[in-house]
Amino acid sequence: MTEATQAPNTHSHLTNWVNDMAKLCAPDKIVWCDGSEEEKKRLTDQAVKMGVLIPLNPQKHPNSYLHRSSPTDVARVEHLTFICSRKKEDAGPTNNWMAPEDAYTKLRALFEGSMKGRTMYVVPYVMGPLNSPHSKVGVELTDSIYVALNMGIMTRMGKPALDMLGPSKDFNRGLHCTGDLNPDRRYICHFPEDNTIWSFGSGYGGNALLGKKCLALRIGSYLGQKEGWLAEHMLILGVEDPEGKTTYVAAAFPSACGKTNFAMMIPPKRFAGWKVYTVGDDIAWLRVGEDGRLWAVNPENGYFGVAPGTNWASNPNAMKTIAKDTLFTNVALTKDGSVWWEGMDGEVPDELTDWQGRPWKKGSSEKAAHPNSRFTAPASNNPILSKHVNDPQGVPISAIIFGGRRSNTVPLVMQSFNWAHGVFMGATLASETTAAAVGQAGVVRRDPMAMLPFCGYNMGDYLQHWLDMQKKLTVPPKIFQVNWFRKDKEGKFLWPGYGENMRVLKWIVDRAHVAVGAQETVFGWVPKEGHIDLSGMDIAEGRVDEATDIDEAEWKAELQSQETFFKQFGTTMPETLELQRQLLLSRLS
Ligand code: SAT
Ligand code: MN
Repeated sequence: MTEATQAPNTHSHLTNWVNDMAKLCAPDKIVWCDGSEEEKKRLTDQAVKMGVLIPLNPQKHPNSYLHRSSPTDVARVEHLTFICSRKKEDAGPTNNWMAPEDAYTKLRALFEGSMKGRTMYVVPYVMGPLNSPHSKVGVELTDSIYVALNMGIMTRMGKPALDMLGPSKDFNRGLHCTGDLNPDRRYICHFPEDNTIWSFGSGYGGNALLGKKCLALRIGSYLGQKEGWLAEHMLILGVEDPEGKTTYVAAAFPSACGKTNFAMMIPPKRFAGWKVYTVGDDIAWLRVGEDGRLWAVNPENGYFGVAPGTNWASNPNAMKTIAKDTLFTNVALTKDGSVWWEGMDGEVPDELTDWQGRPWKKGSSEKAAHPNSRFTAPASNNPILSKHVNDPQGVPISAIIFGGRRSNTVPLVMQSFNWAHGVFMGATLASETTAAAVGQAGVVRRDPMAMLPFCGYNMGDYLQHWLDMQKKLTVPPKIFQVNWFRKDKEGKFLWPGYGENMRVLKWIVDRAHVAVGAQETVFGWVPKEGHIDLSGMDIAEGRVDEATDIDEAEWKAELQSQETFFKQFGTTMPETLELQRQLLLSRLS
């Protein structure tokens, strides 16, 4: 017999669906989440009792907890992620596809009775500012108290979502069950035409927090194409100059390539009077405003950031953000109830408890924290949070940046000649893989707009949609490509990155306002000698030259690999982009 709490009676579409799913999953209890502080405390206490959360030292980490996931469930699983569109070609060659009826049948068998003895949490949430026409309502049904608590941080969760939904049937239907965490019974299925997500067998990050990659990107990108907007894997930041003028920039980088660091950047001393404000660190929803400019909202309300490498030098604002009210996943634990990860400030502790709960000694060949260990922290903790994050219309974007992790070939910064050339730069983005997804790290793969794992429809059509956006944009943002990750022959990074990226960002902002000249090359516009301000920077002469160098032989190989990538899209590949590739090739020869 199912026991339910607080089922609201004004949302019949929602309650009918919840009842249907409850019948399928057979939970012992249904809890409707209202998003209140009282509820958060109650669920947290319960999670501690269940051993799902470990309280941290309350003096050092007020209101913060550690969660250890199953060692076989530590990252997104791209090979188990499916786009279940009615037609296979609508998923495109870069997505796994399953016919919707096959997927429903297969997963229904897994969901059947899967919540026996467990509680089903009904988690209503809004992606985007409350009462914004850009925002979307979703409801996630989950048997994971950890997921419910994370969703409470990452989204506008509970009563505000039900208020926004009203009697409407227009909401994303997300069903999530932890199952037995056996990777052989793990499926993350998206049904774009039904605005539905079914996720089984993982409790981790992008597999389980359905508002994030599943709704805000995969379903979001599909809706964006239908409704004429873009859902992108982009941070959003505002740069204020000493005169007080703020310029907004959106930047796409693959997972675990420093989006959170870039979005929370502190400009170096040389840039006294300059300030950076965070609007978002992972996802942007972009629409053309009535003024013909591109406007961006961050659909999220918190950060699910990579812990390793985060420290007081690389990202002081993140350290302040995670100082309280934070859930840590798969980091190491110190003797005094504090957290630790590789790349933390100070001495490496002699002894730790590692991410799997095992004793760990300094000098061990194994990592104490998992490379994809994470923090979940509320945006409101961020000391440089933009005061415009909750603006229903968002912020106007003047520049778009595409960046990948490339040890060679791609120079520090280039500006595209025009929109189509900029879309080409995004379409040919490639990056070395990271620990954010299961699989080998460090392999270069094409990742258009950093959306390869997140595009909810045929990527050829997606690229055409990007090209089509130009028609409505009377004031298009300028488009740039960057690479912070170029290495020298010894394998050392040529560019220091982090706060020093402000020097490149300043050039980008100046170019967006046509306030500085540039040097034309066959690849795009690059900074003229001296236009990237290097004053007060500790970098050996020649390193910057090496980081900005363009090698023609490397580029010929690059263009060939682009051709192979483009070909897989067949007739859905926009001709304009293949033409851009051939133009570049002919300029090169
Ligand atoms: O696990 S998540 O998908 O939420 C993080 C990421 O890969 O960007
Ligand atoms: Mn991401």
